[in-house]
Amino acid sequence: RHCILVGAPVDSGKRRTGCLMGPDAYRTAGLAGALESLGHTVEDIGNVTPAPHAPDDGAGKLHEPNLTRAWTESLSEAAEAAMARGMPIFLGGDHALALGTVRGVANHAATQERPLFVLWLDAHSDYHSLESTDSGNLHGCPVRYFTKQAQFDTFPPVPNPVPPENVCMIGLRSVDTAEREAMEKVGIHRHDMRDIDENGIARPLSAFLEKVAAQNGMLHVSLDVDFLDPSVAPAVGTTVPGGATVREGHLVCEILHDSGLMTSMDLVELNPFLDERGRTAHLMVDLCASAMGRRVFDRPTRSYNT
Ligand code: DIR
Ligand code: MN
Ligand code: MN
Ligand code: MN
Repeated sequence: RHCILVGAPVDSGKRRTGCLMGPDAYRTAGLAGALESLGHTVEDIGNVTPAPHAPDDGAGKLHEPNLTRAWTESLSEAAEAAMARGMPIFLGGDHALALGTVRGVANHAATQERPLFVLWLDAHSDYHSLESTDSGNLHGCPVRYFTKQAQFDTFPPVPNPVPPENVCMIGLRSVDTAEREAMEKVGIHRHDMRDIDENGIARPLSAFLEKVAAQNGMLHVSLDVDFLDPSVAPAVGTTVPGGATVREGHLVCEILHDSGLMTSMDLVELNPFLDERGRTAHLMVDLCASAMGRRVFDRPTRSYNT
């Protein structure tokens, strides 16, 4: 594959800052080298910048809507362009970046006349509308936006919405009441941690991948650091206990690779400022490598406690 690393230092989707350092943390943790060692070609196009925008004035419920809208515009264009040339891996940045990346990826899929599917690996459902969000944090809104299940005011219109039934969420354990009520009205595949505990993580994932394959779909994977348990991935602003284990994370990524279906990926919510020695960045790089073909027998052992 031709992997295109797209830096997306979005930090406007919530109040705690630090995700702007994510792209360079992934670079420092050796993402490009890991992908090259798997036989892929890698092109790092550097960091995208937000489109021109009016400054945010701090009024109203939403946190930095103008800046987030500007990121949505520029990332959507960058995503659509990268999709035409290879497999983009978006280096976040907080999850508000998915307003732009998924919009752009969906536009590309439409030019191919193929349906787009989205796998959302996250503790949170990120299914708020601009009206339902209590926090005003736009990183809690991307899925509602790219499925076009609410109007998003002055945000760019979504010409190619992802049908809710093409979205699969795995890892859920923090869903706000308004999100749950809205999700129960649509066909989003949703698997909370209890579901994973009882049934394992491979079964729901495989069922979704079969659906993608049956429709010759493209597949965007959005991996939020907080999908993982905070004991192994502490560098994220919104930790929720009871998350996926390291092996559950790798198993998802290994199955994704075996499926051959993934066409783009977000790595989001890494806040390197909250970490020691790049531990979480390294784990995210290792998961991405598993998704791109690394196998147990060629995985380097890495000790995190030295
Ligand atoms: C919460 C937290 N549902 C909110 N969301 C996210 O602010 O809307 N945290 N995505 O990571
Ligand atoms: Mn901010
Ligand atoms: Mn998220
Ligand atoms: Mn999350």
